[in-house]
Amino acid sequence: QINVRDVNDHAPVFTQYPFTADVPAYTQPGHNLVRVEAQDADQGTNAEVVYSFVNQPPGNKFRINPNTGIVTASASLAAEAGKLFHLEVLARDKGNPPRSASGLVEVRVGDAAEGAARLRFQNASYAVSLAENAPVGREVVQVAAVRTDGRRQRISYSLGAGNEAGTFAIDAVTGVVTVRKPRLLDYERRPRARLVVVAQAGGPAPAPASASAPAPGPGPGPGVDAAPAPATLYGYAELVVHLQDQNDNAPRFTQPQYTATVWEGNNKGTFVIQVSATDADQDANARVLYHIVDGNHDNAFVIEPPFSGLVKTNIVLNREIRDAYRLTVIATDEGRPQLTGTATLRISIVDTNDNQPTF
Ligand SMILES: [Ca+2]
Ligand SMILES: [Ca+2]
Ligand SMILES: [Ca+2]
Ligand SMILES: [Ca+2]
Repeated sequence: QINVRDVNDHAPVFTQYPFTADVPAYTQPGHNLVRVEAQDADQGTNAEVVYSFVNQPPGNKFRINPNTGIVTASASLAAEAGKLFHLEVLARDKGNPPRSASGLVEVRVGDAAEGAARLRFQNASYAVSLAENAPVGREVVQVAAVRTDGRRQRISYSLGAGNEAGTFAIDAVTGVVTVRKPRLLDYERRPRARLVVVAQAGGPAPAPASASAPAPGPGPGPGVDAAPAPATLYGYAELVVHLQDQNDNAPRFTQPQYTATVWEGNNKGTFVIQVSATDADQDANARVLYHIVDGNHDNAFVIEPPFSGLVKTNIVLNREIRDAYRLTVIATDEGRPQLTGTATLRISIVDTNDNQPTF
């Protein structure tokens, strides 16, 4: 018999985005440039991560060790001085089915030209709030980046990392981030999403993450070797989406049916049983009150105080009048709209032998 101890419910997460390496042009083949790392919150093989490049690096100049994540030069970089390499990496765990994440390595070879332009987002970090029930297409935020040298250039935007299963989309031209898969927005499962937004100017358009065909390389075509291609510029910013709790979980009783016994003849206010419900939401959306809504003949029982779930007698019970009760109890939260859970409570009244049996 197979005993499943761990489910592969976490994808690996890169510890940085992007990883960067500034390496001299005289770097020898085999030299370590940078080590990428992705962490996985599962256990055993579900947490073992294998690294690879998404596309073969230009000219096969780089190699990644699948086990260690160490990126090395596999050929001389002497001819690459001044270039910026953008290497997409994949971290895949050994779960069944496997989960993966894509990351990025930027390798800058040689000295960057003094004062070289970069792209800079208006905010290094964007923080926004979003209701967990936001519909598809709802605008989350608009991001914008500019060249640091003030030159105007068309900039295209993409989402770099942390966009779990395509929850969000970004308009490449306007930088507007929208909700793409609303069902993945769940405050209870993930109250906060952290994404990287990427700005790119020049070079090939960024390929969608799902595209399998490699984008054409930026290398010069035949006959234009003397004219260096304009450098591709990149910029990065963090986008943190804080989800706001909505009342989308009803209270749930710890069991659908409760049973209890109570002696007849006891004082009013005698403890019978405590019922309990949990609610996965937050604050008022999870604050639960209990009520008896059916079966309470003669108003025989009461839940007092209403938040406690403590069921008590409300009269002096007499088994000769009624020997059992079948109560319907509900738990309501204080959200808007209010949600309700239901359970039944069977109470048997126990004879204290105050009447002699008759034959
Ligand atoms: Ca995993
Ligand atoms: Ca939810
Ligand atoms: Ca909720
Ligand atoms: Ca609730």
